[in-house]
Amino acid sequence: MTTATKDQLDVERIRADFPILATILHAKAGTAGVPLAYLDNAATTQRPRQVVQSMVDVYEKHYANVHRGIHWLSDQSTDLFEEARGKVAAFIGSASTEQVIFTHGATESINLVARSWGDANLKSGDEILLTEMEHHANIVPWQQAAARTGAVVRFLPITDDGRLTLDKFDEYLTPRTKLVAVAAVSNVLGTINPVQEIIARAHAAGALVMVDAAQSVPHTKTDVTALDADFLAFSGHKMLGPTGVGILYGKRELLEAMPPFMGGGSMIRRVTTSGFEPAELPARFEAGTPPIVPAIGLGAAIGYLNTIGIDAIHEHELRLTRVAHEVLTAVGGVRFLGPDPEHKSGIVSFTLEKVHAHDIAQLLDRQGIAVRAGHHCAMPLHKRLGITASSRASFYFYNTTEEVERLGRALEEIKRIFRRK
Ligand code: 7TS
Repeated sequence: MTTATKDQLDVERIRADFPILATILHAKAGTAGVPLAYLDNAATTQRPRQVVQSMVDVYEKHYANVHRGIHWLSDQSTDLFEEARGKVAAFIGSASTEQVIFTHGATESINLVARSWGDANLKSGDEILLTEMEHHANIVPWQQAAARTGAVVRFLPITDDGRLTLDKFDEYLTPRTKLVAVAAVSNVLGTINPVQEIIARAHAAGALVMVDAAQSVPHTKTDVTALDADFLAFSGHKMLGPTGVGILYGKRELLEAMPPFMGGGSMIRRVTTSGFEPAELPARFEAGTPPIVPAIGLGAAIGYLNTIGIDAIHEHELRLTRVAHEVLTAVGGVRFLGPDPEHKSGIVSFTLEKVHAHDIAQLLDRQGIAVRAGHHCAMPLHKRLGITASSRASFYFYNTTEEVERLGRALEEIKRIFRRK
């Protein structure tokens, strides 16, 4: 092995924790089948035994509703649930646990801000500044908020190679801009955006910043305090956790001034027939029974990520991205969406001359390689790039250079098949 392709992480040992990664697909009578190469991690990641076991343990030994019963089991599940909140707070550098709100996913977290903060603070003529590379989850809630309040949604353009045009940022940042909502990492381009600079410049112009960190928190070190982020959202299932749990981080003074998003149990201090008084943070934004077991599973996922080390994870993924660019370039006829590897995370989207993205995904699947094809919930971005669909390989720390090389060989084969047609 050359040093350029050598995996620093002990990926083989790591993979032993993920039984699903040993799957053999398409085995029929007389054929051995093909091993799974799971390269769809931007959609959702797999989870190790430790995370699954943590949730089984809760259901078998500690499960009850939280904050409700004054009984032994309820105390146990409440402790585990709050311990998970503490792990999340530490993982993202939150100054307190009360600023970490459990939601059901990044989508809900962004909707919470758009509804609660948006409806209370936006008025006709105000501007919400997004970018051309946002996921629909960070576009539609703002379009809905704009429709309710009369605010206007604007889009900071990107360059042809998929980076933000920060030289135009000040032009787009006007005295009417109330909020900038930006992905820390694009789910299609893989571009790592300069969030720290965006926040500093937005603040200087009097605007708040909502960071869509769905594709960054699982892969790179995040420190909300150092970033000075106003709001930050992400999902558990993209970082080894289960589906059904996500996080909204917010600055204390902003969250405390916001009206509750949903009404129900837990989010109140007092209810009378004439009204209610909302609870303190974080309960204020956690109406109803929260995702108790998924939240504890997310805590276990963070524990697992910490044993590997987020910096080692990031480095490994950057290496895979470099290898992917090399092998895909060698195929010929591949157009990469997004910038060169040095500006991006472990996401490589591309088109292949004369072959539709869906055909690519289907033919790759026959070889056991799982990628996503389509618009990846980023239709405005695809329109900006002049295409309707792309194929996307996205990596996590359990992927190997061998899997990426298999992707290259499989694409060469697909190219040959289509040349014959
Ligand atoms: N923001 C970004 C940048 C995302 O990539 C996604 C999901 C979301 C928000 C929404 O997260 P959810 O957990 O609430 O659905 N992205 C993708 C994807 O790229 N392929 O499938 C889901």
